[in-house]
Amino acid sequence: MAFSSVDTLDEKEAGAELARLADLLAKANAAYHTEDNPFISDAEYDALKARNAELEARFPQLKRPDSPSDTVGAAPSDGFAKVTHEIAMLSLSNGFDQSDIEDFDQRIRKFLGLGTSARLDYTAEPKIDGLSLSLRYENGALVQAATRGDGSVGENVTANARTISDIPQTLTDAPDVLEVRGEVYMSHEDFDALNQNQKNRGGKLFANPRNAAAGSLRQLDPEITRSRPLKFFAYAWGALSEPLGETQTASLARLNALGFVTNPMTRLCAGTAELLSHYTKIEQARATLGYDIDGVVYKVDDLSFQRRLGFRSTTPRWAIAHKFPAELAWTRLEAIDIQVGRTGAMSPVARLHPVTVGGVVVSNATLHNEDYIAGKDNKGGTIRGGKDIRVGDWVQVYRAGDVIPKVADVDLSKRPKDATPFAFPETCPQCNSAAIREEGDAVRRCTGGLICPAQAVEKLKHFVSRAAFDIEGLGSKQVEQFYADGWIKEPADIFLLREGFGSGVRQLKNREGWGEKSASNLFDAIDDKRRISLGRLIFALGIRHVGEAASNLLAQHYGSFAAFEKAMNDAQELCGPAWEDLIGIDGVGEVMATSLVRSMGQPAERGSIDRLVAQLDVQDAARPKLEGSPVAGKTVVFTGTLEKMTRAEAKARAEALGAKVSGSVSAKTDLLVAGPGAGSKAQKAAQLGIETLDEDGWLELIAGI
Ligand code: I6G
Repeated sequence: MAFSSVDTLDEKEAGAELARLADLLAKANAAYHTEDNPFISDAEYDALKARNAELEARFPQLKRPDSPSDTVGAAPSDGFAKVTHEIAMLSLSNGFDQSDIEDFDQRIRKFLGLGTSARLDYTAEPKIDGLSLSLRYENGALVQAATRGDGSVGENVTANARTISDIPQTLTDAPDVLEVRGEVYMSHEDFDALNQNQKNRGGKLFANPRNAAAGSLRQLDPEITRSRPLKFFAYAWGALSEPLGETQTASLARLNALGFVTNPMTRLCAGTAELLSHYTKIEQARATLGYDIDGVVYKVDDLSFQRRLGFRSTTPRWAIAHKFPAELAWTRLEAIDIQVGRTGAMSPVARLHPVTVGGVVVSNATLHNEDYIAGKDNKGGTIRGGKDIRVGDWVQVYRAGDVIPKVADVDLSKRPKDATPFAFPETCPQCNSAAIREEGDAVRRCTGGLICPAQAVEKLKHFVSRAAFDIEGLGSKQVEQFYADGWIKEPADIFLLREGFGSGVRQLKNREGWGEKSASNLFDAIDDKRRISLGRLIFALGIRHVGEAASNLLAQHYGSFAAFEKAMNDAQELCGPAWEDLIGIDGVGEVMATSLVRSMGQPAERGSIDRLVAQLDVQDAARPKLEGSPVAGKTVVFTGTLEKMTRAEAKARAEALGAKVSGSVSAKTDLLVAGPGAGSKAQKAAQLGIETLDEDGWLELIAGI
């Protein structure tokens, strides 16, 4: 693309060129984002945008109301309405080898109180590598199709789903309300044909069938989806007005009878040996199935067992995905860089000569920590037969699922003569602070805290990440830029951006890549997130050891930010009732509790949190649906032997009814459930005058809820 120098243009010529550019760039945007059929390359697009910016800088008075500078290419998802799933679309926990599957079976037996020899049936079916979709039928008519999204809120893709021939538009003899869940995918044959067609038209090629299926389903124009040959396997259900069956097998058969395609390789298996043998069969058939699968899903067949087993925070206890082994490739290790994370953890990253692993080009892999590089595990034993990893080595790289690639092995026969052992830095490469390794910690950490730019920026990136504040238009790239410019140093500054840079001399809209509309959209998106749930806020703080599930537990336990904050203040000495209460939360251990209390008590960190909270409207934690629950909001302690259910089951049930389950009796305990053999806890409860029930009394109390 050749352009004449802007200095040679007069106003009339510049105006005409700006009009042409606005028209061309709008068409290019539509072709790329909504038609999935770009007609110019990315480089050409960038050159046109740069030319437009150059003209606008030279002739600011000619900037058009529809200026391409103010348009950020909209992702297709912007065009879809959001759908809140009536029943969350969860994910599955993963297992990788036989022992993971045997542990899964043992956990279930233990939870249900079944002996090791009792018969326990499971279904086993291929795990399709596509994207999950939930289809809602009311009175037999398809009324809504929604993607999984973040599990709670997905995108409404109904018009597109209607174009998929495996998805029935109407059902006969179906429950009044029926949500069918399954996987949209593209066969290998259709994928190859689509990419050939894209190539012929000079369009964008898809990296793999999964991306092609996702890109095709999330099209603003349903006619484009129609032209893409998508398929659908049903494997589960969400909301139902009546049960589909009493077992997983019967329910799948019912879905099949209603007109859904279910996977023909689904089998009923009695116990783990049969599961593993069916896994091998599916693995052997993998290459000839004609579509991508990445493992086998096992589910407890009996739905009454599934109900009793219930859910952990994001996964059902009654199902697991047994993943296929990762794909492997050899390549040269070109360098080892150290990345500093939000908690100061110094993570070595392998920079690799690019290599294709399982259809994806890999040029970076994690090296975990200094012991891993040295060929040692975290207990002082050896890994890779004690072989260390050096720059210049040939290393074997693997990818398992969507996880970061890893280095599995090193080929010593190809090691360059001058390769030297890697010296792990003892100071932070970003801020030069000492980097220390505490006893028992596999990781060396920068001690710079918030003075370390890497820690500060990583904390900010975590803060805006999807499971945290998830601010549209404010991703890692923008955070890095704003941090580098000193616009945001801590999370509270994000909420002061409009005030600081919405008007005046240094305005966001005047920055490269931004315009009036995109800047105002960002400020609005930030304002939208001032109202935030307590669980998300706690997670967003990025406190070491406090993950998403724990943040939600803490939110449920304390209910409000004020109560959480007070409890953390009261627990500062790591002893006393507030501390006991904190470590009594199931899922909160001493390590996490110490980290929480220390962070909340550290003046600089606490100052930053308080400044942030002053900008927010923190929503109290939503309690589970508790109409009629006699234990909602109460603190319950189980002690002694339970005979009709396991302790884990009792606890899960109590929590589902809105109770807090604690491990110790205190003045805050409302109810003690004591089985035979209850000792000091029962005595303490009696001294404190706490209501005490036996197991039958407990079951009677919660019966029918
Ligand atoms: O992500 C999934 C893939 C396959 C699933 C699933 C499945 O069954 C064959 N089943 C459930 C219940 C969930 N995710 C949550």
